Amino acid sequence: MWDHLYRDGRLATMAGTDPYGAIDGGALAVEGGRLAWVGPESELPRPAETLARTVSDLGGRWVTPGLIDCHTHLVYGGNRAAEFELRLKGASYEEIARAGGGIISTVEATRQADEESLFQAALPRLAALMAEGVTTIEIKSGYGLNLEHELKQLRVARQLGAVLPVTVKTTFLGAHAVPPDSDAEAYGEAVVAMMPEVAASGLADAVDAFCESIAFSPEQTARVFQAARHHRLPVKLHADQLSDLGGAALAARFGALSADHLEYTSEDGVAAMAEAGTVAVLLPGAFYVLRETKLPPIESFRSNGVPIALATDSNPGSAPVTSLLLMLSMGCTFFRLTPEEALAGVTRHAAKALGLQDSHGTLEVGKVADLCVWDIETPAELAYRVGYNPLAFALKAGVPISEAHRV
Ligand code: DI6
Ligand code: FE
Repeated sequence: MWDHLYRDGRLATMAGTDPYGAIDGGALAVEGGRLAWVGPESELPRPAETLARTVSDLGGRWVTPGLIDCHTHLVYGGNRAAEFELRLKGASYEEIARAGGGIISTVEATRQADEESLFQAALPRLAALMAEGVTTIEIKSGYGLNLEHELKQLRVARQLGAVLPVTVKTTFLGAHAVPPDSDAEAYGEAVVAMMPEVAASGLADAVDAFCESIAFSPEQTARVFQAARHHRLPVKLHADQLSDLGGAALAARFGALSADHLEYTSEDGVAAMAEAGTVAVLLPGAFYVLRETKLPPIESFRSNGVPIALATDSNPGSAPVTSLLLMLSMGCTFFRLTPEEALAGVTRHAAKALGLQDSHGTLEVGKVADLCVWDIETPAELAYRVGYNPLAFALKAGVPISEAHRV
């Protein structure tokens, strides 16, 4: 007997070759938190009631894999609304920095905050994402910029995953910005020196860096990646966001899980990513907030078979975003993704960007039973509507999220 059987659903499995991997009149069974059966209800071996301890009727509603936000900076102190106002009044970057804004202001606020207040500040942001069906999230450090405060951010990220019914993958982004009392070369080496303790802490699932003229050079990034490789930590990269420094190709050279942003990525970079199996993570929220106009090389990703993911980049500066559904809309409108590509970008391909492709991201037997049930007529609606949340309910490892909350 299965624990639970859901019948009369329309399943967007996101697996196989049919559009959305759709199964009409579908059923799925949950056993021990995993999917034990997925297919057309007509192919169930016996009447539903004899197969599972409990049976629910989905009333023809659409089911997708649980959504995955594969690039966020969710844990930080303070916010930058004042900087937003100043920028709209025409203030320059230097003026904003003098007025206490910019990324370094977030570093200061994050260093001053204790773990409990960072946790409390991140909670409503995470709750907003989860209310739209996010069941897995990646959270980066990068606002501590020294060992003590980077590890503090990573601990808070892990704590969020321990308390809430959401899978949290953590990423050490020590090489996010240069602290005010240092320079890129010296601080890049300091990040390399942090790596043994970061690895030993067990708090990081991956290592990321910001390769950009205003942050770390390709050479400095490569040294951080070598240190990560030495400790068997997979890498990902903020690459080619503001200029083409060959970040995508550098990430691919290190077998990166993903290269992210990619507005300025060249054809060579795309080809290297295809060869390495590196996922392209596009961040339309940052594109929007920064009023970027240069589009990532979408058609080239497509024709080279590079998997495309979408994420919020949730951060206090370039993407104060807590809606992954809005990223589906923006991915389609700004980047001309199809609604199906956009949905694959927050399920199947987002799982791959986190190295979770064997356990998450599609509705297939054996995978973790993370799924969303939606009040929609067609899955394209998830990307089509703006500012509307049609989630009926979500399951985390087979447990309805409201119930999981109560435990
Ligand atoms: N790229 C970005 O857009 C953010 N970080 C990064 O590496 C900006 C983060 C911030 O402004 O706080
Ligand atoms: Fe980012």
